[in-house]
Amino acid sequence: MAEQLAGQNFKVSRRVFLKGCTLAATALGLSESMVPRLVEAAASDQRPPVVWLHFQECTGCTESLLRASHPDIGRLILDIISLDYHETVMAGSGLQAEKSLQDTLDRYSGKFVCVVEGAIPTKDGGIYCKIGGRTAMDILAEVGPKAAAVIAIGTCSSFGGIQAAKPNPTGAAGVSELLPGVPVINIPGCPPNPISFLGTVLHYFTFQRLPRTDQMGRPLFAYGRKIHDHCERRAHFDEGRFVEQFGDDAHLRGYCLYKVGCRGPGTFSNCPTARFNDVDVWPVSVGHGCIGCTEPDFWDNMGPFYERLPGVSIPGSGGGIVHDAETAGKTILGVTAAAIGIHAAVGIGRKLAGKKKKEE
Ligand code: FSX
Ligand code: SF4
Ligand code: F3S
Repeated sequence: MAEQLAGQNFKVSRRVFLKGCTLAATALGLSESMVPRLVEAAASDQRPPVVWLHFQECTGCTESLLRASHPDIGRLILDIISLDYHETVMAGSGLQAEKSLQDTLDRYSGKFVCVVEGAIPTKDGGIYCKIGGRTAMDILAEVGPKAAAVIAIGTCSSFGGIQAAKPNPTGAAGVSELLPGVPVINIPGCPPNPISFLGTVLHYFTFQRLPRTDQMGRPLFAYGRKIHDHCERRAHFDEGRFVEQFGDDAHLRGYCLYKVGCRGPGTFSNCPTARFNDVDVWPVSVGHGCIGCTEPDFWDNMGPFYERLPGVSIPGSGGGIVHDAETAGKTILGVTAAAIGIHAAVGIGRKLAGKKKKEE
């Protein structure tokens, strides 16, 4: 059945289609026996339409999904979702484009998925980002509550990203802060891994609910583990073998990057296992430390990027081997939580309550 569906309904080849569903199932932690269910959901004519909004951002999230570096996943996503509105890839523009957005809202109210890319400026009535004469705040306030689910793709729409870095001149905020009570799932990363987005979408199509999340609204299947806990250089950390300076002998040998600034001990993401692009790499595998791009306010809280992350005991410090990366993670999350502020915390609390209800 899967073969027929894939063969009949999809522009991508059957091989790409099945490979993508299998990759997504693996990323979601599902057994191989679940692949046919994912395939069936992805091939169904009942897939909800998707409205994709662009606000304050660099479009790197869309680029990383659709560019040639990962063509199969990008094409598969475009085939699986019924993309009704996306400013980067849609042929229409101006009034025609805005009409297609309104048509989708009218026809599919309560049934479509809204994907948001980019932060939303809130200062001065939100005038710093306008599309079709309307502010991003207005558009989100209209579209978000009508959606069956909202997916914030990228760190900008999840937490504000670089636009919200100090001094945050436009009052940029993440989606969940502006949509209390609406189920929002965050897929952070600057940009995020396409497989984390694909897994979330397929989970929603297959089980009619969003995957389980952490307290930051991130799906646990992709953000449930610290990078440091599944990094291929971890054995070097444990044995005290560190790069002291980029280009030194230790760097050429692939030793641990902690001393040149790696934020892996305080960052939650699947980068070491999901990896990026068809050449199967991620920042640490090519010799650069993680800068913590999946964490809220990482531009402010994770820097300076080339200095050691505080709060991490390393082998040999204090005379013993103490691995205190757990504390480092908590320290950073503590700083982050304080930085989010009370308003955001209330928003996240409401959002989680709404999400919990939905899961039940
Ligand atoms: Fe932000 Fe996405 Fe970083 Fe860019 O659009 S998460 S700046 S990679 O691309 O929103
Ligand atoms: Fe890997 Fe960075 Fe941890 Fe070293 S500090 S083991 S490079 S995640
Ligand atoms: Fe970002 Fe660190 Fe992964 S910088 S891409 S979370 S390795």
